[in-house]
This record gives sequence, structure tokens and C-alpha cells, in this order.
Amino acid sequence: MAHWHTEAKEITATFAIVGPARSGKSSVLRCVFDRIAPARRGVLAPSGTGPAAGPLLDWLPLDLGQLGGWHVQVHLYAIPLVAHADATRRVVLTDADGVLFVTDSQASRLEDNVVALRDLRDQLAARPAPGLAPMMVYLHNKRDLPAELLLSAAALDEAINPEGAPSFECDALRGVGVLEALHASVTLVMRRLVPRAGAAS
Ligand SMILES: Nc1nc2c(ncn2[C@@H]2O[C@H](COP(=O)(O)OP(=O)(O)OP(=O)(O)O)[C@@H](O)[C@H]2O)c(=O)[nH]1
Ligand SMILES: [Mg+2]
Repeated sequence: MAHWHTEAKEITATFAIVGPARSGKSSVLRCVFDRIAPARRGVLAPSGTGPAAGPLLDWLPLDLGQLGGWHVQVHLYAIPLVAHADATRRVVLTDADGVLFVTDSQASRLEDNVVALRDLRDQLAARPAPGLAPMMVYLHNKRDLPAELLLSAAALDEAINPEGAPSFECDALRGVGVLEALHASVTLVMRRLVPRAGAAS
């Protein structure tokens, strides 16, 4: 959950980048890092590559400056979909204000998207405060692949986003759609947080 420093008028919010294995979660984070002004971002900390190596997530802190009279900082975490990162994912999801769900748009990966989303919902239901679910935004990734391999964005939305959360067609390797999706996610989260921040001050 977000942290407020009311005297300094600062908010720190957490965003989890989740989705099926190899859908492009780390690529999304790398894309944000490459396209945000250096003064606005910290160091990108990539995950380790095996059970014994390094942190089991990629982490990127951003300083978004003033929004709604508050100084906004965000932490983006991309958690690999491997069994030994399950505990890490649970911890990040416990704290997440926003979720960026990265789907793999290939028709052959539909079931993987569905299963990853079901797992996410189970993990969110187990949060200490399950009523206040994180704001969801979908990134339908790999839209650069040949059209015959892909499901349409509408078909993906119908399958995994029936509630109609914002969704974006993305190519994380070339930076298409990613910053737009992040902007939408931050906006949704801040709309929810800023009134609460006002109440807390
Ligand atoms: N064509 C295409 N390939 C992509 C795109 N995004 C990621 N990839 C490729 O997909 C593969 C997996 O990308 P990652 O970013 O490592 O995926 P991930 O979701 O972080 O994977 P895990 O952490 O292992 O679950 C890599 O070979 C990427 O280059 C995209 O938009 N288009
Ligand atoms: Mg990864």
C-alpha cells in the first residue's frame, strides 16, 4: 500500500508488473527505464537468473514530481513467473497499489494468460485487505509479431479483461504503448490515493 509523508506532501506508490512466463514483464521495465528522463529514475535493478542468484524481481524506482499537489514517487517491480519467486510475488502484491498485467498476445499463449490471471486473483484475494484491490491495467504485448500468430486486442480483453479495465496494445521491445499504459495506471492509482492523502493530512 502507498506510503504518505504528510508534512513533506510525498506519496510513494507500488506497482507490480505481472503476467505469464516470458510475456515481456522485464522488457516493459527496461522500456520504461530507457524512455524516462534520467533525472526522473533510479537505477534499474535486474533480477538474478537462478534460485540462488540475487533478488527475484526487477526493480525500478521513479520520481514523477508534483501531481495534484503531492510529490509522487513510484516503485515498479517485475516479478518473474517462476515457482521460486512465488513468495516475492506475494510480498509485492500485498503492497501493490497498481498492477500492470502483461499478456502475451500470441494465440498459443492464451491459456497461459488465463492461468496467470487466475493465480493473480487468488493471490490478491489472500491480501490482508482484499477489499481494496489494486487498480488493473492490461498491456497486450508482442503486437509486432505476425498478425496470424496473434489474438486481437478485443479478443484478449474479452477473455481476460471482462471488467473493461484500460488496456493497451504494446511492443515492449520498441516501446510502443508502454508509457501510455504506465501513465494510465499511475493516473488511476493517484485518483484513488490523493483524496485519501488529503484525508490523512
Ligand atoms: N517480439 C516481441 N518480443 C518480445 C516483446 N517483449 C518481450 N519480448 C521477448 O520475449 C522474451 C521474454 O521477455 P522478458 O521481458 O524476459 O519476459 P518476462 O515476462 O520478464 O519473463 P519471466 O521473467 O521469465 O517470466 C524475450 O526474448 C524478449 O525479447 C515484444 O513486445 N515483442
Ligand atoms: Mg522477467
